[in-house]
Formats: sequence, C-alpha cells, structure tokens
Amino acid sequence: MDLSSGEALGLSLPPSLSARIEGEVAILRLSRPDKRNALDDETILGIEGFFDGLPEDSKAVVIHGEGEHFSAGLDLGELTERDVVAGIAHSRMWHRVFERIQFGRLPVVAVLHGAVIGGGLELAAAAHVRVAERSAFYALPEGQRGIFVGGGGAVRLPRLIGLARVMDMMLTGRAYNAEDGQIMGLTHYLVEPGAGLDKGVELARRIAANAPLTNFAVLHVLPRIAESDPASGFLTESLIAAIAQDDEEAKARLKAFLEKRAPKVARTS
Ligand code: 1HE
Repeated sequence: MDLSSGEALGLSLPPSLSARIEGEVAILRLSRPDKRNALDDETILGIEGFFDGLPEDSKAVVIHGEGEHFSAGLDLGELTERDVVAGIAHSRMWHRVFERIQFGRLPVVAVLHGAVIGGGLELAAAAHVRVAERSAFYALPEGQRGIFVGGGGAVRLPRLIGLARVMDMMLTGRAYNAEDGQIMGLTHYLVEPGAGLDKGVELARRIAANAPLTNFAVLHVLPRIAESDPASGFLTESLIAAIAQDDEEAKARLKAFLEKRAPKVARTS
C-alpha cells in the first residue's frame, strides 16, 4: 500500500509524530527514528492530541513506528532530574494518555517491529490488536536502568503474558523475539518484515466495517466483564447482548445474512 496516498491529518502534532487518513482508518506514526522513537513528554502528549483530534468519521486507528524500531521506550534523557512528586505526575500523565487509547472511541491496531522496549511495550499493550513483524523483540530493561514501568505496564502486561513472565523480564532483562511474543499471546498476528503496516491497515478496515455498537461493547464492556466476578459478568453480558441485538444495525445485518446477502464465515486453511 502506498501510504503517501493517504490524506495528511490536519492536526498540530510534534515533529516526533505524523498522521494520515486512509478512508475510515487513521494512521499514527512514531517519527523519531534517530532516537529509536523514544517517547518524550512531547510525543506522549502528541499521542493524546492525535486521539482528541480524530475526525468523526474515523472508525479505527493504526499505530506504527518509522525506521528500524517501533519504540525504545521512555526517553531516558528526560528522566535524570525528576523528583518523586514530578515522577508520579509523569507516570499518571502516561496513564491518562494510554487509557485514552485503551478506553477511547476507536479500536487501535499496533504494528510492531524491531525494538518494542519498556514504554514502547506499554504503548503496544494499550492497543487492542497487535501485529508483529518478525524483526520485533520485546524487553523491559527497567531493572538495569534502576527504574520501574510507569506507563501502565504493571497492570496491562501481566494480564497479557502472565505475572511470572513480566517478573522475569524485569528482573533479568530477558528479551523475547517475535515468535516468542506470538506464542505467549502478546501479539495476534506475525508477518514478514515490511508487511506489518499493510496487515495492520487491512485489520483496521475489517474492524471499521463492524457494527459500531459491537465495537463499543468489545472495547468498553468486554474488558469490564472479564475483570468482574462471574455473576456480575454474566448479568452485564446479558444486558449488552440485548442492547446490541436491539440495534437497527444488528437487525439489518442479521436480515442480510438470512437473505443470503452477507458473506459466510470462511474456513481457515
Ligand atoms: C535513546 C533511547 C531512549 C535510544 N531514550 N534516547 N529504554 C531502554 O532502555 C532502551 C534503550 N535503547 C536501546 O537499548 C537501543 O537504543 C535500541 C536497542 C532500542 C536500538 O539500538 P540501536 O543500536 O539501533 O540504536 P542506538 O545507537 O543505541 O541509539 C540511537 C540513538 O537513540 C542514540 O542517541 P545518539 O544521540 O547517540 O544518536 C541513543 O542514545 C538514542 N536512544 N533509546 C533516549 N530510550 C513510563 S516508564 C517506561 C520505562 C522505560 O521505557 S525503561 C526502557 C528504556
């Protein structure tokens, strides 16, 4: 896909970010390759600005990185002079922005390649679908750097890959490769180098074609059900199922299937 054909998004983003529109899909690129897409405050706040400024008709988002790496994580150059109070505020700022991704209006696909480290992995964990190119590798070198994850990784990563793995990664600095990440369920799709963005946009288009209420329920209701006690979860599931099926969009889609106007589920090879 020729991404340069996409329409530039008229947002004022920092130089470390760029954004384009491909129909219903908005594409955000981390564009600071000389610093391996390290995430400084300006970039994190720029990500927030991107999500705040998305056009009404955008239906899904893809995030990817320019250059050889997705992201080297927190910009370590910004860290040295921060005291405890400023450190808490900084981490809470990351939390706010990444919550905006995870619990925002639109499904987000992250396309990962090269280094996906520290805060870069935390950013990826806030997305809803993750595509990895075979070059991707994952690490949490916070132990070696004398710091701790601060972008929600302590909450999101154990839920994705298990507490034991996250402990090992943080204690020993172990890195996992793209195949490992796929096997452990960190990523959903594994593709050849250079094929990630096309795959991410293809998935985002498929997601954008869903009924809006279903996408809302998957983003906002499903995670709450998964975290709740089973009795509350079952009840909430019944409520959202009833609300979704009552929507005109659902009725039209079900009718289309019954009248053989909608595609069947394709068997996988
Ligand atoms: C950086 C950063 C960064 C690179 N902050 N400047 N993250 C880390 O501990 C990862 C640190 N980075 C690396 O291990 C490597 O840079 C990479 C494996 C990602 C890439 O290696 P390479 O050989 O391609 O690049 P490089 O030569 O190491 O780096 C190129 C430049 O990017 C260089 O700057 P230059 O001015 O000398 O050219 C590096 O200093 C710079 N650079 N990574 C600042 N992270 C919310 S809490 C989250 C906590 C964390 O994220 S901890 C994990 C931090």
